[in-house]
Amino acid sequence: MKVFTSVKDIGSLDVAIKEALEIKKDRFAFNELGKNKTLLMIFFNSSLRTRLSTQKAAMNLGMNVIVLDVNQGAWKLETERGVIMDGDKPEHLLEAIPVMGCYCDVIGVRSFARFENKKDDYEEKILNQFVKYSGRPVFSMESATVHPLQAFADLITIEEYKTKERPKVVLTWAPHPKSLPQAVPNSFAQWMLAANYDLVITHPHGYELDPEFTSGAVIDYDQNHALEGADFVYAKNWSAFKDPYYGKILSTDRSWTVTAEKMALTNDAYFMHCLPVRRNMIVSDDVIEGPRSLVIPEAANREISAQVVLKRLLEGISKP
Ligand code: AN0
Ligand code: CP
Repeated sequence: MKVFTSVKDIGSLDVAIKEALEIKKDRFAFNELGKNKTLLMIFFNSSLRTRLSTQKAAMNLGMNVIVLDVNQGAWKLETERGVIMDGDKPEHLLEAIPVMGCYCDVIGVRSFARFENKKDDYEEKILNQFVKYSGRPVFSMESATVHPLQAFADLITIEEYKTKERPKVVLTWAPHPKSLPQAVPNSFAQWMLAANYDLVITHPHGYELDPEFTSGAVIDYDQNHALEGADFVYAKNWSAFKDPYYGKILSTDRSWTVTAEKMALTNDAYFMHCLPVRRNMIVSDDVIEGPRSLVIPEAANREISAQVVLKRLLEGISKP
């Protein structure tokens, strides 16, 4: 594997899940694979889980790790070509990327949607410049439109907890005070559909996601109806995708918050969220603290999904 941004990059999901569960049994089985190899993690945005779990996964494989928070200590980077650089940004991404590539063997990039230009976001302009100019294998640690390490960890978690072959999985929008990207729901939908789960997506009108990620899922504007019979409830806020409201908040309706009453409509579903989560906006205290909450096992599986991906990228370096 040379790049990891999509479910398509990982090949057979059955094989990937099997590999993940084997790694989980013995995390240090491949600790020679990353010897003398360096992972560079570049953060344009904040992170707790991605940063820690990916570093831990790399260490399990014997890698060295460098973490760069672009906003803390590095030069401010210009990202547009053709700009006369007389402002506050002393360095251009087009030099910074190949320079970063000199010091490492694999690069992870966190770079959220900027909501300035939908086309730039959905073309993954920043991530793709790393792919093109770094000369290294690159993986998304949540980029403008996808968060595949999260979706892979969520898939592993559902495989561990499901009691039927094809569970009903409900992705529900929930309110949030800030504009959030569509990356998590895009990847979650893409991976759940690839796994052939029964996926229902519920959200208020106007929050339709890019069909490139969701086609094949049932869209239900009635949250209570969607929740009926659910085996897994995955809550997430996202901002509008559709024009002319791209990146905007269209609703803060707290009747969409996942509460015990909402969970009572389900088939005793497990509750999931990628974290960080705003309590009593997205989910009530009792649900997230309750016995059916999987938020911590999901976060724990981030180490495993990252390790499968890093292992595949390292194996790809040794092959021409
Ligand atoms: C980010 C998002 O919604 O994409 C990161 C989630 C993993 N969340 C926030 O910025 C709160
Ligand atoms: N779920 C997730 O990616 O969390 P962080 O933003 O803390 O990395």
